[in-house]
Amino acid sequence: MQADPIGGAAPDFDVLIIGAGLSGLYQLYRVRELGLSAHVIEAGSDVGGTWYWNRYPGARFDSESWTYGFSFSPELLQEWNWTEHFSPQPENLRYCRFVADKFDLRRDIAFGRRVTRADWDEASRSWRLSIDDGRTLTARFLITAMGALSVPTLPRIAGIDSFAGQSCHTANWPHEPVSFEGKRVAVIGTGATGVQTIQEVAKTAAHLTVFQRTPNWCAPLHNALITDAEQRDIKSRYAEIYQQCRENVSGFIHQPDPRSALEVSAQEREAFWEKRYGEPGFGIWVGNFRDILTDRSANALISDFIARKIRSRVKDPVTAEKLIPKNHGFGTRRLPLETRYYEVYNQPNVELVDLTETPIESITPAGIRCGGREQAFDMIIFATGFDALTGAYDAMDIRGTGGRSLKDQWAQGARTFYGILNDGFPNLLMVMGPMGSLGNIPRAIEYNVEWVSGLLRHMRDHQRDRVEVPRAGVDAWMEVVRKASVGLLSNEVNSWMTGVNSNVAGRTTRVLARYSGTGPEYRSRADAVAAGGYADLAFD
Ligand code: NA7
Repeated sequence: MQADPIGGAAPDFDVLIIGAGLSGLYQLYRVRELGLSAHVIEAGSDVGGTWYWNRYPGARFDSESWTYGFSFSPELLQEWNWTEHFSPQPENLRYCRFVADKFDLRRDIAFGRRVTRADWDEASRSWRLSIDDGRTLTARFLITAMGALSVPTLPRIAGIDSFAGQSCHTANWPHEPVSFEGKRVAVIGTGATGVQTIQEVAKTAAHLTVFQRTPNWCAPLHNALITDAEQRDIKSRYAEIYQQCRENVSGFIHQPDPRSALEVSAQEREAFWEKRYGEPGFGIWVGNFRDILTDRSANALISDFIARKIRSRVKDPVTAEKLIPKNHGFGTRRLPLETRYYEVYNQPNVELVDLTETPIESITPAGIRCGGREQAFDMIIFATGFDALTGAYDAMDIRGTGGRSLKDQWAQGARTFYGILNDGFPNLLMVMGPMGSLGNIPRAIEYNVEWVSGLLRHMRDHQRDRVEVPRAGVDAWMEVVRKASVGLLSNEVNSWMTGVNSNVAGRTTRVLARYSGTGPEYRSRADAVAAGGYADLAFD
């Protein structure tokens, strides 16, 4: 592919990759292996992506650490020691650095640069990228490895810029240590990030006020250090562990129970849920009875079980009721895992403000005006989420054939082929693009990168240098996405998984925002595309 068969100047690189998180690092490794030249552009000053940016207190995996790391290198699996079953952000970032160093990846990464625009040039069959340092770079292929949750969004609250104290979004957390000692702190947002932040800040802040718009169902993480014996056991079973993840619907270690919640006795159900509630990780969510996320009656029963847990853990009954979700069932949004989160509300230094009763009126230089009173703060933490799935694409001007804009093409909702290709955007390959498979993210990343690499290998071996998915291919995949979404209660609820974000214009109603089928189904279909010689795609 390096020789330019079309004539004219050869592009600067075979492949340009945007992002040096887990996706970008692994993609670079695989592209090099194919003998192609590659260059990565990364906005941060180091590798790590999500684990580089999200340095907020308490940030950690909700996936078991030993199911999260890369599985492609047995040597890496043996060399790296996770210290906790659910590893914290500093260790996760160290892991990303370790991977980058072990495979000597840094020499092909430009840090501290953002791509502002990408244009497909049909004449030279290459992508031209405009970088914010004024340079342009060209490549035969553009691979986006930008993450599904990488564009933080701030609330649209009057006066947000006027606050005189310290404030930041959790995904833009300072690199220097932040102390809450003696401070009056506000946290806005109670998603997975807010929950992790709140339980940490509450330990030392003089006063913590939590501004909650929608409570989420949360369950205990049950984190622990990994003992030496466990470490040896994990390392001896990696093949089995990853095989289990491959077989699981969403890439986790927890296997669903084949029974319906409705076919067992109340006593049996209760005992099963008590057991799951006492176990580490997502078992209560993805290792539960098979119908809790599809059957309203089953879902109502598990919701009632968790509501009783919340009532038993929060002393003040009024506060407890505020913490129990009323507009969605258990597990229909991403389940935040917690460590003594509910007990935080028993502390005298913590106050819960229910924004459905008293919405925030404005942010002032001194603090937050809400329900007619102004509360002074030293620090405001925005745990208000992301412009998920498509945000990183919308933030860039990506132009395909005839100058068509990807943002415009996706204006009524993203439409892709397996989350990897778009019609009208030749040689643009997305890792973890919209409508691809999510779940235990690194498991999905590894598969996605390998699929993209398989396509590149095919093109190299068949001396092709242009690939595009026809519109019909996208239509066919979107029909699979639509069918997979039917019957899932999570698709009837507002969340980033259904494309809702009140802080982004035009994102107020639910759309088909993601592929919600199973990982095994996604992979078997995508494998079939490859095994069929990529007949769904058009090559030149
Ligand atoms: P989420 O899950 O999108 O949560 C964002 C939270 O912020 C949620 O509680 C929102 O309430 C709240 N929010 C957002 N905007 C506002 C405004 N304007 N006012 C008040 N409250 C607001 O993001 P996370 O970062 O917690 O988690 C994202 C993913 O990262 C997660 O799924 C994991 O995979 C890791 P709402 O529910 O919209 O009423």
